[in-house]
Amino acid sequence: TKLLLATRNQGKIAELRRILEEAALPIELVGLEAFPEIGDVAETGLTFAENALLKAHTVARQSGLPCIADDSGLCVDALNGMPGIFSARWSGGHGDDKANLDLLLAQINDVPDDRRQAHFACVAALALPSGEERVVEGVMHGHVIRAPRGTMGFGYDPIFVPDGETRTTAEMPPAEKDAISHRGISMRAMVPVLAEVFSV
Ligand code: ITT
Repeated sequence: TKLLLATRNQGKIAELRRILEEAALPIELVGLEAFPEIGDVAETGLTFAENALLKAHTVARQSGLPCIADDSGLCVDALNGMPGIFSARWSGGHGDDKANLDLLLAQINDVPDDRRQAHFACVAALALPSGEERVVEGVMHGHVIRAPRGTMGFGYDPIFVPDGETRTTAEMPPAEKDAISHRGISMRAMVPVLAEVFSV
């Protein structure tokens, strides 16, 4: 059985693969690089779930394969939950991690240390070419620091410290981030769903 990971974000692909491979399901994971004809899906939804389902269904229809899509982002309390679904394009262009992170830091520059709470959210949607769908979710709470630290991970990892930690998620070895991350939680919730849907 083949399962397509419907994302162009290399950081996400690495995490999705690692977490699903750890579950050792008899499913072959393929990436979007095998389908150069499939273009970007416009993320027109108003929630993580709407966007994850939109991406998963569109790519499942175009590829003829079961697809998992992830819509995720960082929700900052002091910004009323922003950047949220706009995390990948917060500074304008899509996927400029450094510019997005710098803009966010500038926007909360005046927010004191005890009011910098935030959480990462990840909604993962599974869509089958038949139209069948499943949705799972994961959240990781923490706070945003004042200057980036660490080189692992991607996106906003260098400025996010999870609750109970002193390191940013960019300073944590991948397996340690997976154990507590929004994506780790949602993907581990997806494992029994996949086992059921694929009868494996
Ligand atoms: P696809 O739509 O192709 O999957 P994308 O990067 O556009 O890729 P999203 O719209 O879901 O995906 O945006 C997710 C953004 O949220 C991502 O670009 C990061 O800026 C941020 N983000 C999500 N998970 C993160 C994580 O684990 N660590 C750091 N930043 C993360």
